[in-house]
Amino acid sequence: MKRFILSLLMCLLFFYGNAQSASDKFNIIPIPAELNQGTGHFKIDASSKIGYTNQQDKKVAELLQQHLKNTYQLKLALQKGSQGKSVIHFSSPESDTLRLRESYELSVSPGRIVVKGKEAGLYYGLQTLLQLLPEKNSKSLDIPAVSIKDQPLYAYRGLHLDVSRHMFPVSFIKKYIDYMAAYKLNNFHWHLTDDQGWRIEIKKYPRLTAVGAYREETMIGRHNQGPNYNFDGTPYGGFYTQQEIREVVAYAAAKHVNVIPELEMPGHALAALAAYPELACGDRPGPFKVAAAWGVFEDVFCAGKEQTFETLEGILDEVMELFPSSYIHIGGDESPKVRWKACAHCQKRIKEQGLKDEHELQSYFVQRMEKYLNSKGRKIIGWDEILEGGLAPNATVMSWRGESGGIAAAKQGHDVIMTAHSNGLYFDLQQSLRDQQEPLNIGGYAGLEKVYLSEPTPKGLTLTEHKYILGVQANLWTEYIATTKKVEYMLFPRLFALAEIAWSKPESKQWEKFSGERVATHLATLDKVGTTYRVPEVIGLRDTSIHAPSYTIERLQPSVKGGKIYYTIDNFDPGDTDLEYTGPVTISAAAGKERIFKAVVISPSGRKSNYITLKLSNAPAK
Ligand code: TNX
Repeated sequence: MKRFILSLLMCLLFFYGNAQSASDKFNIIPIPAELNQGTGHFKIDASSKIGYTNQQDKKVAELLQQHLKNTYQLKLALQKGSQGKSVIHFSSPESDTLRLRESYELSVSPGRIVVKGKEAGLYYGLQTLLQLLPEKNSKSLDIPAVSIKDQPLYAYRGLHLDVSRHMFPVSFIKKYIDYMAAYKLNNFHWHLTDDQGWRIEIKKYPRLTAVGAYREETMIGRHNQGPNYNFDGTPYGGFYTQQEIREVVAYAAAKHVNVIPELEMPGHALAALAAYPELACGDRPGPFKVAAAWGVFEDVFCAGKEQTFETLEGILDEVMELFPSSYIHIGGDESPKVRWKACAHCQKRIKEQGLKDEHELQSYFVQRMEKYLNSKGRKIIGWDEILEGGLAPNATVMSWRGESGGIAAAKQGHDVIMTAHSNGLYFDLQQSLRDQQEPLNIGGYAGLEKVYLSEPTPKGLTLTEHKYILGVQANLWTEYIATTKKVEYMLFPRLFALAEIAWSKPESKQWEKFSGERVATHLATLDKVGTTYRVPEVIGLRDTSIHAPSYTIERLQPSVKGGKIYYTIDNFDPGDTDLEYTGPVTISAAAGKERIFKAVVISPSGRKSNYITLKLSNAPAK
């Protein structure tokens, strides 16, 4: 019996070990639900053909054709059907295993690749296949045999971008959507209005952009520096025309990305109030200026005046024309109540409606907007502040101030999207604990590991309540992000972790494999195509102090495939003119002295990581 158990264990170990190494080899992000390695490989060459079954599949087939042409200068023929000796076939069958809209199957064997899925599923099958292709300019295009069955963990996998604080050209917004689609994210939350700029053209209210899209200047440095506030003295602004918005929405739809517009109300509204001051509290409000500083402002939309609601409805009418999304995000966060307390219109509304206080007035505001949008067949999303004073009946809650808002909403039977600050899903926070080595950011730590190890669904929910957690999102607020390169820097590699917690089974989490193999491989790809990203610190060492006369530093690994590690022992910041780490290095310190070892990673294109420090102290003999 003992022997039997022992051999069973050995078997299990063998299979487990094999399954692990199979997925390592493939380095897919997000890691698929099921992956089995086959034998042999499929070779793509000029004689290979791309097959499809119907017009829908043909679109995906064409995407592969385009990719092979652009990346490898290989032009393959398209055909209807799967006949032939070397065929990559896309099909959307009515099979039971592919009931889900986003699930797919991919099988690679010598002579045949088959991708099966419906709509988004087939598209995701293609994304996985693209990740299996060898590097750009490779001589032969071999894909190892494998069979994959995959489906997402969460239906909602979101990424947000704030274009109010800083804005980015349409061409970059499209790139952002490309990044999302390649990693199977499916909801782009476009934060279009805030205190510092109104960025969407509204024909009925032209001053929103004519006035509200421009600020006199912009704050520089961190905003919590108190009296040391500083401004750049340079006007800033711009907006997206309705034509451009349509273009973005259509572009995203073709990549199975839904675009959710956010229009902030009742707070974060200074840009709108600068354009139409009559929408603020009191009888002769304003004038207001589009904000040049970051923060939360006391002037908000008046909840007493009918004109406020009429205007916002007029705005939302045009928004609904532009965005087919069933969800419209109406903000609801950080709306101070000071002005409402002193406003006769708001107080009258409170009385008439029998409301308890200004929190219930905020709830009245949100519920009224919800009713309007529901009447047009749309649903609202709001930040978790919309819980205060009573939740609107059909609202979906975006839980950002930790997990408690999400838990409360799910317990009330409301849908929830988790985007907890405390889980590192604020990509405006810094990626390292070393402040001085990072570019200016809002502060606080949200490193890759923190994002990867977080669990989107909060603990303590019943199984029924679990169902209300639609999914997870990361937010990219841009107070401190003025360039597209910095957007990319803040995004990568954390986007990989987001994709994985949103799509993959939590059981498949393995931090070492994820960071050391898969992230390192995907960063090497970004490195090649010139996308900006943050180079993670050297793998195998953390900032440490060791008390000993000598120490050997072993098994360091570059965080980008193909990258190199350089080090110093003289406390200077290492670079590519220093010693290269190629194997174990022993350092020593004389009695009573210290030795400081610092190591960096430099990527193939020359991007450099922060350094990691190991401090060796040899105490004097007692
Ligand atoms: C909070 S998250 C905000 C934003 C800021 C962000 C900075 C949320 C609903 N409101 O206005 O940009 O923090 O991290």
